[in-house]
Amino acid sequence: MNTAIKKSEKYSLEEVSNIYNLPFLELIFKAQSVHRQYQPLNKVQLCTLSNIKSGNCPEDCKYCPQSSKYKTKIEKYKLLPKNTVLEQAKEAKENGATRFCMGAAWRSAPANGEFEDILELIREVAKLKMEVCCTLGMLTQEQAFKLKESGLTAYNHNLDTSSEYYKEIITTRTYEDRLETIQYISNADIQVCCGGILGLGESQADRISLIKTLANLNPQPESVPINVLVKVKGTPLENEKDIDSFELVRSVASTRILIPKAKVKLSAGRIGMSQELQALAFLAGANSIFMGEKLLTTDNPGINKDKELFSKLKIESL
Ligand code: SAM
Ligand code: DTB
Ligand code: SF4
Repeated sequence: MNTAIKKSEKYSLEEVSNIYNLPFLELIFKAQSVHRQYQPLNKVQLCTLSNIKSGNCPEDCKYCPQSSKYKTKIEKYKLLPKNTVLEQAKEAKENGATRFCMGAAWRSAPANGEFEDILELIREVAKLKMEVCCTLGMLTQEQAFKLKESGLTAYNHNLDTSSEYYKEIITTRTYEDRLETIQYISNADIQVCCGGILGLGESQADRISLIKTLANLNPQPESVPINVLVKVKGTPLENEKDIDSFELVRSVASTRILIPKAKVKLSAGRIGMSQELQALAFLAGANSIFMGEKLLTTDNPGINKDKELFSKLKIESL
């Protein structure tokens, strides 16, 4: 067993399941009570994504439009020039984002000069006085230390689903591989941003199992992205059934209760959610979003829509 999970786990499946399956109103009340104890009220963190390297990824993640295994209509490009990324970061800051997250369609972070380019990007974004996050695929311990030295705040590496369901979704790398990278990030004292995707065809038991694994990470993640599958034409999951909204809110609430200090990020999929559902997710403990017109390759609500929502709810940026 990977050392990222303690041998004696803090939370059992039964405990997580008992929370997840509370009567809905009780669950929301409990989640909001925990939220009030650990998180600032009426505040939501704004992050902006940049797809710094797009498409042609050798992995076979069934949800992902950037996998080379599927025929999707996305723009593909190699690592963007430094100035392009910095312009995006400045714009994100002007629009109120406090964290800039750079994503790359790689299986693992590159070992060559391109890794030096990434380190330079991190240093430059940090100079803008923004939190810097990256998601570049698997890392070595050495790379994690170098990312830390360059000023990286957080590294996003998701478990995506339960260990049981994982092999139905990805065959080109293992759950253990993911846990190993997460351990390297923690060892380097970089904040771990780790979550999953709902709506991959998983069962409720899989969602509970994923939350259990996340809650048992040691240390617990600093942020937990909860993505709802964005169904992209050409991917094997393009016709997957929608996740039930109450399952999404139960997942958010259980995550808030079990990982009280984390930012719970209502990540991909907000484009398909009503403002009321998003408000319910905030009530259940979500307190971070991606803002801007685009996530990596797919659409996001856009700044004006989010400004309108925040104004209606009297939510401010963190
Ligand atoms: N290649 C790196 C990796 O997989 O770790 C970094 C980029 S990858 C696109 C980052 C995360 O985006 C994935 O782990 C997955 O959770 C999420 N993601 C990708 N495609 C998605 C989709 N169609 N819907 C929802 N989330 C998605
Ligand atoms: C995360 O958990 N969600 C973000 C970020 N981490 C990198 C990515 C969502 C991607 C959605 C599909 C796309 O736009 O390509
Ligand atoms: Fe590649 Fe990441 Fe997409 Fe998987 S999720 S195919 S690793 S870009």
